[in-house]
Amino acid sequence: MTETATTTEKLNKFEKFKAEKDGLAVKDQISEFAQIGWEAMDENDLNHRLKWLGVFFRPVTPGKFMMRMRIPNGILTSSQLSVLAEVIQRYGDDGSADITTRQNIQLRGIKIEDIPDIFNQFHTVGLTTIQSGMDNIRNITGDPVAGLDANEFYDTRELVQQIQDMLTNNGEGNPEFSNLPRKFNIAITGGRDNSVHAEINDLALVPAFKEGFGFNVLVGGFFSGKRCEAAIPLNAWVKPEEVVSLCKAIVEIFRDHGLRANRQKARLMWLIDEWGVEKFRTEVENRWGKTFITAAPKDEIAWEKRDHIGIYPQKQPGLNYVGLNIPVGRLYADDMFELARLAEVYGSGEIRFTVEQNAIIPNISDSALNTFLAEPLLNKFGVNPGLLMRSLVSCTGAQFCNFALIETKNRGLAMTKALESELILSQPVRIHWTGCPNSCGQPQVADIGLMGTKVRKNGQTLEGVDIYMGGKVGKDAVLGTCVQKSVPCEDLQPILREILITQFGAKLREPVIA
Ligand code: SRM
Ligand code: SF4
Repeated sequence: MTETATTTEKLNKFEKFKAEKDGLAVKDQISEFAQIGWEAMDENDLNHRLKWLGVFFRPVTPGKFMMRMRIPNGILTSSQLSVLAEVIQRYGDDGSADITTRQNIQLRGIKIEDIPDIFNQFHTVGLTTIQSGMDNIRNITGDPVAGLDANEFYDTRELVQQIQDMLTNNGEGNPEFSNLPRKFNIAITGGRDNSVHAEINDLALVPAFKEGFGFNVLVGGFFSGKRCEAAIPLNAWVKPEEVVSLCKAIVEIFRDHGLRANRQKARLMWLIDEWGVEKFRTEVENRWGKTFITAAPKDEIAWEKRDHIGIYPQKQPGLNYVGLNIPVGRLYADDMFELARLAEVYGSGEIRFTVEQNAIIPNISDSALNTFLAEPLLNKFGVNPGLLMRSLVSCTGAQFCNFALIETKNRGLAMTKALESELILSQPVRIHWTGCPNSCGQPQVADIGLMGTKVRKNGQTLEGVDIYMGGKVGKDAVLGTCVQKSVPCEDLQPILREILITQFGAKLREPVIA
């Protein structure tokens, strides 16, 4: 017998609380929560159901909530970014924001009594946090240079927005998809360099020509503490106008048949394993009501992955997009106001985010470039950062995440600066930090991935990492694997230095005195 939703006798505690009361039900209670305060809230509402509204109780900082937005295709207007800045500004030193590995923003320091007001503010500028956590579909990623890149095949922006609108009922919340077995990730790329890490999504659409332009469909990619898999081909090709209905059909199959008894096995790939890809494909066809055209023999991902840091001409003559390096994605209110102002003054009032946790300001005219580049904010968020800093990615880690086994962002920053001061690099090296095996910082896609763990040294328990290598992104993406286990963080810097010298051609600036 399969472990489907129908085997109710096996319901785990998550399935039980979802069955008792839908996650979205707390939408109507938010004013009540604001009045009674978080201490008086029901435990499941506080710890779990609020995540259906994108509101995360942080056990590490009780009373200071995190809010996870939805930013389809990673694109905001400057007025939206200013609203996000206003929200965190009121929390002084507690207020901050992070660009996430899904082209998204998380806000920190939020007090529950302010949430009704904050939601009203979001509403006025068309922002939503709905269904961005727990057993919901995460922020949908698309090409960060969609509509700007002369070499793209397809501009993903509208499609990503349409999928989000369908899945979230235009950002209001969609009870049709509020009880999935677990999380679900969707990515679409119409470019040549796999800018979204298609291979690590439950459902990914990659450009491919068959009857004209369309997408090959990949399914089942995911990372978890228990297992990490790259997505596999569904042997299906779809036209752009078929994508929204296909996403709906696949998410419905996941909702109705995904394994639920064991949360470790509740991601799409486990269902595909159980059914076999052929049966999965047939079930999707039945639900979709159409027969698939088989996949195009090759997709159009032919380039190495770009990081978009720097100045690049757009397909629109005379205009440029400028990629700014935001070290480990961390932003404060003043940074965000300033980014919004720069986008307004020099660009078209638009800011974009990448899955590498960086920002792009598009539509800057040739004539405005020099003045833009002289703006003080660019001293902090550079267009020509060091070759390690430009590719550094880090998950939240111990500062705010209770799953974390180690501190990541601050440590990653300090170690990157230290290594850059010791070494002369000849190429960017992508180092990803992640605080625990959940792999939010995607160490498996990195040149060097560092996964937090606890290690024993001299009778003491210390923060440490498992080292991953071999991750390849862009064309022919491959997941990296663990090459060295249990390195204490205090011993890590010389080990990374050695790896950078022996495997990535770095040279010492000066001999190291042991
Ligand atoms: Fe993640 C859980 C942060 C991208 C795999 N992730 C969490 C939580 C919600 C745990 C928690 O409640 O504390 C973390 C919130 C910490 C905080 O306060 O910020 C968290 N995940 C993040 C972010 C913010 C990391 C970052 O610094 O960028 C990313 C937010 C993305 C977004 O905007 O929605 C983030 N998480 C990812 C990714 C990467 C991706 O999507 O490309 C993964 C691996 C890919 C995947 O999911 O297949 C990822 N996060 C997980 C998992 C393991 C999932 C599983 O199936 O077991 C968990 C644990 C869970 O869900 O129970 C998790
Ligand atoms: Fe938290 Fe672990 Fe995800 Fe980092 S990888 S944000 S420590 S759950």
